[in-house]
Amino acid sequence: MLIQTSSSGFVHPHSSEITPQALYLRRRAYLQAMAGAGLLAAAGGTWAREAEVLKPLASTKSAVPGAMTMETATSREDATSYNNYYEFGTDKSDPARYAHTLPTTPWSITVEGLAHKPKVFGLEDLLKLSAQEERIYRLRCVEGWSMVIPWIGYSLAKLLAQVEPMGSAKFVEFVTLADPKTMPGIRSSVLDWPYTEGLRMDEAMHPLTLLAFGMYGSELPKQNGAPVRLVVPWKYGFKSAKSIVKIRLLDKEPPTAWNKAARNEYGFYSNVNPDVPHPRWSQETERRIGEGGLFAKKRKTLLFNGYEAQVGQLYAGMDLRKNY
Ligand SMILES: Nc1nc2c(c(=O)[nH]1)N[C@H]1C(S)=C(S)[C@@H](COP(=O)(O)O)O[C@H]1N2
Ligand SMILES: [Mo]
Repeated sequence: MLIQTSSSGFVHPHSSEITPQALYLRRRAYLQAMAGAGLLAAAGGTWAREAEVLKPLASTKSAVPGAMTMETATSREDATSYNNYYEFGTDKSDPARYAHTLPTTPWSITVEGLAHKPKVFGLEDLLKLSAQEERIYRLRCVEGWSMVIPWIGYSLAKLLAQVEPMGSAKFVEFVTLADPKTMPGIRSSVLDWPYTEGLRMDEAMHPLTLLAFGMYGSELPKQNGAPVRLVVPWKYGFKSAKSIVKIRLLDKEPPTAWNKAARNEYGFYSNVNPDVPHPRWSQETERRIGEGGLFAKKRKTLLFNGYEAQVGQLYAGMDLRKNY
């Protein structure tokens, strides 16, 4: 993996530079935000018990190889105002403007299909399921821009283990909220709603695949997919489904919202790959959001978005031009 260091414009401190005081304040802000959103009330109990739900946030070291980067983080302002969330409109500024109507409490994720113990997980169950940690991942959109975001969450594998997938489960489908009352974008037929995504079982179980509840030390803003989304850092951004309500374990590859919309442009795998162009444009370079200005240099896009050492073996022997 390529680790790039930058001394200028450093926005988010590397974990070793975070003081206990800064950590404490961030964790406190996170707890207060969760309380404000009604999440801690749902978890029930006293402040002590509430703190316990989110305790692991005090740790900023990830045990998952590749889950941290020393690259300069995108500013929170940019990461929360330049978004793709088509349920709230197709303009980059639409989600920040309109997603405030998204109802995030109560919330649950139904995990069903080829599982020995299918289950409905309330948001508070999800939060308590595993230690949460901060991970700083690159997010690369198929449109050619990228960001570096400090996410909070834990490996999706922890949730999947709870339902005991059957041996016949080879794929995982993610279904997201489609609520015509609060999502103006789903009146448009730009996509087939609900927005769905899919991963192969081994991709879903890979420790880098993150079930995210927060970013920048507090809960997920609605435009970023509150209250729970996926982050798959070696794939184009659209694989990272927002506001997930259902997860299905399947024996066949599921269709996804984007490959239903344009099969030749958005394949099932959608691995970040500079050598496989989108049919209408190159994928060789990217524009890092925040590195503005007319003369900002484009960056070279990396195979698997720079996570080749961690995920390359998942695709050994596969023709990535055919399986795009
Ligand atoms: N439900 C849903 N999830 C979604 C999208 C969407 O339109 N709807 N857009 C995807 C795309 S194309 C990208 S690039 C990322 C953007 O995430 P961000 O806005 O948090 O940067 O979310 C993905 N998840
Ligand atoms: Mo995207």
